[in-house]
Amino acid sequence: MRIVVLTGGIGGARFLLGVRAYAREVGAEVTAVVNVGDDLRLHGLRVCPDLDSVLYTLGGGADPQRGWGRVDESWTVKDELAAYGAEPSWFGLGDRDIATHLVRTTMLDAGYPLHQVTEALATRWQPGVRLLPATDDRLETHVVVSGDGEPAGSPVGSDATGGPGGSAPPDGGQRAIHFQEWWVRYRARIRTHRFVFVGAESAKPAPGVTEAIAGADVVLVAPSNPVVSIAPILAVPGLREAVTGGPAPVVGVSPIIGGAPVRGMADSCLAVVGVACTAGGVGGMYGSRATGGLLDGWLVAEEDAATVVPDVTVRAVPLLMTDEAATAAMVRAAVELT
Ligand code: GDP
Ligand code: FO1
Ligand code: CA
Repeated sequence: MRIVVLTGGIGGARFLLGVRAYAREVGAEVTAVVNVGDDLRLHGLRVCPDLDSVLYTLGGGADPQRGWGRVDESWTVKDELAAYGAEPSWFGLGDRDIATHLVRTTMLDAGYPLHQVTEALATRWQPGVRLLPATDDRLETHVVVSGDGEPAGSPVGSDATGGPGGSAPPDGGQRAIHFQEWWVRYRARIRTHRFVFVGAESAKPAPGVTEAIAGADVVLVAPSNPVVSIAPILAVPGLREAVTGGPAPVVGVSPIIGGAPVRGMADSCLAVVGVACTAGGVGGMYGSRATGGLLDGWLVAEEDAATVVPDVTVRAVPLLMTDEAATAAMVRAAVELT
């Protein structure tokens, strides 16, 4: 059996631990198609947060609490950069993590495409699944905002688009900032208008991506952030079509349980795009493959068992990835749904 997984970073990586465990049980091969929209260049280095979260988590080097960056990390270089006043200071690169970015940036500058760089990094980490970036081309998630972000630590704004209730400056002065600045610097506490996937229109699926999808027995949509992890993957021309036009059933896993994300800022993202922060809202956003959307099946948590997504088979199962076995059970339920 061949399984393809569309995935972001932290949540997707935890999901992949379960996919890998399930695949070992049944003797399946796994290919993960990973979001690159978070990628950014800073201090001269190319950083690929979602690819690194997946690589480190599956390779056993991730910090389990943060979900990103390395365990047993030190921050000497970060502190030295701050001493120089080198910006951006709001994005912290750990010393061990910097080695990954140095190797990747050196290879990219030598002309290696991102999928080959990822393969080289995976030689060290042995993730146990094949990792492919959604595209080798530039595709960056930018966020159109206006006004000034709330100072860190102030009460959360009235909503993702409203910022501080009513006192936000007039709509003029919209500007685009990188997703990482929107999330890491502002924690989404800034008037937000829309997400833009810069470069999407000319990006191509990385070599191997459409082939893996065409040869899959099942395509799983990880319980990743639908707006800034899954959507940028599907924005690569030809990728969505490969999935919806492919032979494999497509089953998604809801990242929303009981009307809230299990962690992170998916609620803020869904508010920006006008989708209800519910299992049904996200299922409806992905849509049914029978009517031009993505899904054949949709796994929701037991408290969301009443969820209905037209023309999609909905199944309620325990949906908290508390450990690999729990996640592997979710994966089994997803595969058996088809
Ligand atoms: P990111 O790229 O680092 O933001 O990570 P992802 O986009 O891959 O995953 C983030 C999403 O994972 C969030 O929207 C969470 O709600 C979801 N998530 C995290 N843990 C769990 C879990 O245990 N169960 C489910 N169903 N979703 C989860
Ligand atoms: N997230 C933060 O909240 N603060 C950081 O300083 C930070 C640094 C960082 C460095 C490398 C990396 O791969 C990821 C990093 N992240 C950081 C997480 C990153 O913002 C993730 O992309 C998001 O959590 C969503 O995927
Ligand atoms: Ca991400």
